[in-house]
Amino acid sequence: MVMALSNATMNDARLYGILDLGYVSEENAVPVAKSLLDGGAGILQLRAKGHDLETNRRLAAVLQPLCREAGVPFILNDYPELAAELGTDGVHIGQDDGTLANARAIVGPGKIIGRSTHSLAQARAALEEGFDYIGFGPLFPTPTKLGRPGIGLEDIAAMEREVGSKIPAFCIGGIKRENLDEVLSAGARRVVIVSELLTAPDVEAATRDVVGRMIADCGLRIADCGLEDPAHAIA
Ligand code: TZP
Ligand code: MG
Repeated sequence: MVMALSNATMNDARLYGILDLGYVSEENAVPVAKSLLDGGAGILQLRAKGHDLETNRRLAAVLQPLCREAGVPFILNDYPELAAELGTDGVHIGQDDGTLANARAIVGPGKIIGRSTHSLAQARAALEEGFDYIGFGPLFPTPTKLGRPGIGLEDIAAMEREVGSKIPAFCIGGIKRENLDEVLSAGARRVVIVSELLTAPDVEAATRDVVGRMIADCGLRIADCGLEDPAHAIA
């Protein structure tokens, strides 16, 4: 039996990559996923909104071993039952996708379960409930998640202090290389970047560039970059 990658592996991740079928065709999914992994994405999620279960199953079944080979956790967006069936490293659920306990009962112990949060209050609640990580945003309005207002940068510092110091917290939504410095200056330590990377002419180079900048930023304030719990410390 192949063991799931642990939370400790996830704790090293500065950039969370999402293979979003809104931007990548199914035919290109594997090469683009490889580019994200080769560029240094520390977690990879399959997000196939509006695609059927079969498509999710087919793609997840090829992405999971790719990620395993790269030593990177593979997370399925939605579909906890499918995540359990395929033995993915984890699942990501939104605010309307039920409780952690419900998802945990389906995927089992030891799997990574993440929650989308759209406010400081929701971030606190996700920590309290026991999620393994959160997404926090969208910081800026984004075509990848239409209809959601941007929450801005004001609460990032408090969120990092209260939540990001305990579990990995990934700022998300409208983040691009051109505004990354602004997001990092606001206190973000981990990010998810979707469209900017998936539409880049060279996905691997763009990913590498972001990861390099994330690590450099972390190096500048090293004492500030780990998690409070020594069991989660980042090397
Ligand atoms: N959740 C909040 S914003 C978002 C998700 C899935 C989309 C982020 O995509 P992009 O293209 O990086 O703005
Ligand atoms: Mg969902």
